[in-house]
Amino acid sequence: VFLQMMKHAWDNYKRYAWGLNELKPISKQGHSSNLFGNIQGATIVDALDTLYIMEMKEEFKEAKEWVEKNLDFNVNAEISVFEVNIRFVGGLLSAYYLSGEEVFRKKAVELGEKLLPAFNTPTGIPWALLNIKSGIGRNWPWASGGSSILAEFGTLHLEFVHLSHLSGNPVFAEKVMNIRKVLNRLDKPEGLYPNYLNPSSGQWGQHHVSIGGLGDSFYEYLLKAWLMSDKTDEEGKKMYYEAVQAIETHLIRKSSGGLTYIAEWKGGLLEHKMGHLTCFAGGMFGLGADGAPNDKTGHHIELGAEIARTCHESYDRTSMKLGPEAFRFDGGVEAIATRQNEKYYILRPEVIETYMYMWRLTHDPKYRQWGWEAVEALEKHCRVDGGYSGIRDVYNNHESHDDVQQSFFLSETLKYLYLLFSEDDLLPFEHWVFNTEAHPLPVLHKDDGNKEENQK
Ligand code: DMJ
Repeated sequence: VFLQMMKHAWDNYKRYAWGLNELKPISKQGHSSNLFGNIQGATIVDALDTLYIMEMKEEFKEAKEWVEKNLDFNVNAEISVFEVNIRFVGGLLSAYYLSGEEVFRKKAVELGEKLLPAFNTPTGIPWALLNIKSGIGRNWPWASGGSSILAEFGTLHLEFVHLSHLSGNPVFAEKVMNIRKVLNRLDKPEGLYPNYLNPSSGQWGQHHVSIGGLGDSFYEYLLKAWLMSDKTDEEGKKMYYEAVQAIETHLIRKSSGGLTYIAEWKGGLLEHKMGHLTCFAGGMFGLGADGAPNDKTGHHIELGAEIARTCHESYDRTSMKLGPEAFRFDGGVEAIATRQNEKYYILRPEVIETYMYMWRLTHDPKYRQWGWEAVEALEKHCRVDGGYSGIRDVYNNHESHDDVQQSFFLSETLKYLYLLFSEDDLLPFEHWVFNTEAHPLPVLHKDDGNKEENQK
């Protein structure tokens, strides 16, 4: 069924939007997001490794040919450094490591070089936006006092370490190690990392803390940097477990109905709201359980399981059995969206991602059951003639489609579903870490000079 879902998403993208960034499955035409400027082909690059893993050989071949002939970074484009890194650099790196095809390595390094001018700031904390032709960067106009965003500059580490590894050029790794240095010099309120940091002054912006949007994958990359280094990156490890400690103390709460959730922190006050994005944290806590200090392995697994349960409830309490963008634990509700503009579902992967990690770590069959419920809901409500679409209100009985097939549906949602129902030896966690767009990157084994061996 997953192959057939992937084929439906891919074939329609190919038919109606080939070479463009994303597909509009209702109007059956291309969709361009300004996140990628006029770099093209986001869906192709994001889908490469999923096609490879699902052994869709023909499709992988046509995707590779498109990359060879058409993927072009010599364009006048202002792009999101974070989005281009996780989807394009990450997608190309995984395609290279899985297939061994040189074109993917070459393109990844070429794109990495284009991103380097983003780091030309007084502190070396990169800009959010970069014109890849002129090399001029800036930040999102809405971000607190000209700040860069934690989840953006904190989600370059894995890809940049691999770029140095594959190019022999240390500059990429140096840039991301410097980000850590800046962070470690700063005082952290209650041990927490605010979402905003000014790249010129090196000071925090607003003291907002989130494990969802604006913060999320920064924490994920601390843990995965340590795992990807074959557990030699002690600094990443320390930063991760200390951050989790502060998160537990200040952000994690239990509702009166017994659901564990992760709130948002605004200058010391809690907002009792959890985003769909925050649901990835269940899988992260599970993945990090093994290395947890002070005999806390069982506790971290338990935390992962509780977050998975809460996020499943957020799905189960809707009419479509798909989760809202954000849900609240206040005003008499639990795990339910209360504001109209938080009721949408845009094919996001985080809840299924957590099911996949918790399944591999515990083999509790409920995770496969919950994953299957999501498959049924996707097929019933999101599948349309022209592909898969997001939904505007998951509490409604009638679908109002948003007409976008996000590229992460192919790279993440379908891949995590496939892995949830595969054997554990497909991309085993001892040898692979997934970037935040679900692109697998090999662990760089310390005792292993032989690159080929890393990939097994
Ligand atoms: C993806 O691009 C990545 O998973 C990112 O970390 C968060 N947002 C989307 C999916 O929801």
